[in-house]
Amino acid sequence: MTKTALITGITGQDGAYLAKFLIDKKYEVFGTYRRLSTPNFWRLQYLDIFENVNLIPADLVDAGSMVEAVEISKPDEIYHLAAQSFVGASFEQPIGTGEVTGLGVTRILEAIRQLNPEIKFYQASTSELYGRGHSSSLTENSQFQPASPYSAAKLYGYWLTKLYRKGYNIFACNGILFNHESPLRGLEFVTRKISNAVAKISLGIEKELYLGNLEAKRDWGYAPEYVESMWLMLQQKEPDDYVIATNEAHSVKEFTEKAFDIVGLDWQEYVKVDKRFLRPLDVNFLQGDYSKAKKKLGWAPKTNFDELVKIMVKEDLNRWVRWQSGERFPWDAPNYPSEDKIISRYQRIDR
Ligand code: NAP
Ligand code: F7E
Repeated sequence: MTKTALITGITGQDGAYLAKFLIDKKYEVFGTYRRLSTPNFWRLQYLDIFENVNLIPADLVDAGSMVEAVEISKPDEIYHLAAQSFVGASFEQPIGTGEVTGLGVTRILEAIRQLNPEIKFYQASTSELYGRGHSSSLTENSQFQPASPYSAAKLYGYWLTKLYRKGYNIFACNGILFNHESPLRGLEFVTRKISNAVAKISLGIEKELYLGNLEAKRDWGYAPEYVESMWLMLQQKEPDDYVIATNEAHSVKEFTEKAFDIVGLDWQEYVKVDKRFLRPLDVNFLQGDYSKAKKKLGWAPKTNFDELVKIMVKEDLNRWVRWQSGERFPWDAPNYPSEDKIISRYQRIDR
C-alpha cells in the first residue's frame, strides 16, 4: 500500500532531498511551506520534483495551520524539518527562534497526539545540542551543553520528542544529525558561502571572501545520504535516537583551502576575517560517532570530506558559468544580497 509522508520545511535543503528520496520510494509526499512575498521553491524545481509534491501553506507559529496540515495530508509518517535553522541568526532573533525551532515541535506533537497517535514522527535534532567543551567523538550518550539560542530551542524539541514517546507511546525519534551540506545548502552557511565565493572569484565575478572563525571544526557529511537515515529511523520496530555523522572533523580553514585548491587559487590571497561573522559564543569542535546507526540502521556515510568540497565547488562553478552564458534557471545565488548589505547588531555596536 502507498505510504503518505508529511514533510515540514519541504522548501529547505533536507526537505527537498527527503521529498525526492520518498517519491523514489513511491510515497505520496505532502510538504508544508510558508507563504512568503516571494515563493521559495527553487530546490524542488532544481531536483525536478515540484510537480510531484503536494504543498500545504503552514507556519510553525500558527498551531492551527499545523493541525490543518496533518488533517489534510493524513500521513503515516511526519518528518519535522522546519526550523529557524541558522545558528548565527538565533543570536539576532532568540525569541523568534524559540517560538519556531522549540515550541514548533510541541505544536506538531500535539497535533499527532490529538488527531492520530499512530503517526510516526521524526524530529530534526542536531549536533549543536552538544555545544562547547568537547574534544572527542560524540555519541547518543554524550553530554549536551547548548551554546546558542538555536541549540537551546533544539534541546527543548529533543526532550519533547522523548517525552511524547515515553508519555504517550508515540513512535517519535530524534535524529542527531551532524552538519550535512550540498549544492542545495543555504548561502548563509559557511560551506556554501565558501563554494559560491570560490566559484565567483575564479570567474572574476567577485574579488574576496569575508569569513569569521576559521578554527572551528565540524563533522561535515553529504546531505542526500543523511535524509535516508531519517527514513530508516521510522522503519524500525522501536523508536529511538541516533547520531548521524562521518566521524571526521575538519576546520573552516581546511574547507576553505581545499575549495580554493580545486580552482587552482591560493586561499590566503582572497580570504579575510571579518568580526561581523564571529558569534557571541561559538562551538569549536564537533565530531560524531555513528556506530549505533551503523549497527541498528545499517547506515554509514559514503561521501568523504574531499569529495564533498569538490561536489559543492564544481556545482557552484557550473551554475555561474551557465549564468555568465545567459542561461537562467531556478537557483538562489543571483538573488542573494551581498552580506555587506546586512547590518547586524555587532556592526551597530562598533558605530
Ligand atoms: P533549511 O534549509 O534552513 O530549511 C528550513 C526549513 O524550515 C525551510 O523549509 C523553511 O521555510 C522552514 N521554516 C523556517 N521557519 C518556518 C516557520 N516559522 N514555519 C514553517 N516553516 C518554517 O534547513 P535544513 O538544513 O534543511 O535542515 C533541516 C532541519 O534539520 C532543520 O530543523 C535544522 O535545524 C536541522 N538540522 C540541520 C542540519 C544541517 O547540517 N543541515 C544538521 C542538524 C539538524 P522557508 O523556505 O520558507 O524559509
Ligand atoms: O557554521 C564558522 C561558524 O553556519 C559552521 C546548521 O545547519 O549545522 C549548522 O550550524 C562554523 C561555525 O553551521 C563563517 O562560526 C566561520 O563555527 O555553517 P555554519 P553551524 O553553525 O554548524 C548544525 C548541525 C545545525 O543544526 C544548524 O541548523 O563555521 N564560520 N566563518 C562561519 N559560519 C558562517 N555561517 N559564516 C561565516 O562567514
